[in-house]
Amino acid sequence: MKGIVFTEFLEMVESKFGLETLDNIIENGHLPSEGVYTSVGTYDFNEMVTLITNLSEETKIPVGDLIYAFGLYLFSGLANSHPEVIKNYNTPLGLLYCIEDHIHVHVKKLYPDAELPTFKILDKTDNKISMVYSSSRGLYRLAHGLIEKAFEHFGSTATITYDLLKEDGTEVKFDIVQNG
Ligand code: MNH
Repeated sequence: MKGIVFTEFLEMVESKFGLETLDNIIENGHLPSEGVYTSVGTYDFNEMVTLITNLSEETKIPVGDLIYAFGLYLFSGLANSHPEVIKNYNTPLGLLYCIEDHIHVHVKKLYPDAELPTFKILDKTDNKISMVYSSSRGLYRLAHGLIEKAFEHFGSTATITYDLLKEDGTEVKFDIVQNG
């Protein structure tokens, strides 16, 4: 997993829960990198799992809710670090439609060792999109937060529902309807 995900995560923890919580989740865990990450580095995904598990124990907030909150936070971090990746989009549905074939392709050029999910579009109209998230990491709640923020980014909102196609969350169908 790319370092930018770790640096954004630790930034979120500090801003939402404070420095003491940040210190605790880094020191409690058996973290190979000891909580030190650079945005261009690559780290074991298990290290993120440990950080989120520690944060859940520390805050008593369920892991899934933390991952969703992190998705909301991460969108701006990615957009601000890589404005060129999203500058050509002027609608949230247009952006979502292009994650797989453009946005993540661009990301793969920036970070050749990025491990990205796939999004298969099932259906798209002027105000709706249905797509299937697939990833061995099962971070569909992260996707949920990112999608929601994408609408906010364009001054809009959406009703987002999802169905787990696989129990472990490695395949999840999203139905997204733009409000208004
Ligand atoms: Mn994208 C990882 C979904 C937009 C750059 N992205 C992920 C993951 C999800 C995801 C989910 C977690 C990995 C996984 O599940 O296997 N990404 C989205 C969605 C949107 C999106 C739903 C739009 C909405 N992503 C973007 C944009 C950028 C970007 C915009 C860059 C500007 N994504 C990344 C990077 C990673 C990532 C970088 C981290 C990859 C890694 O850790 O190896």
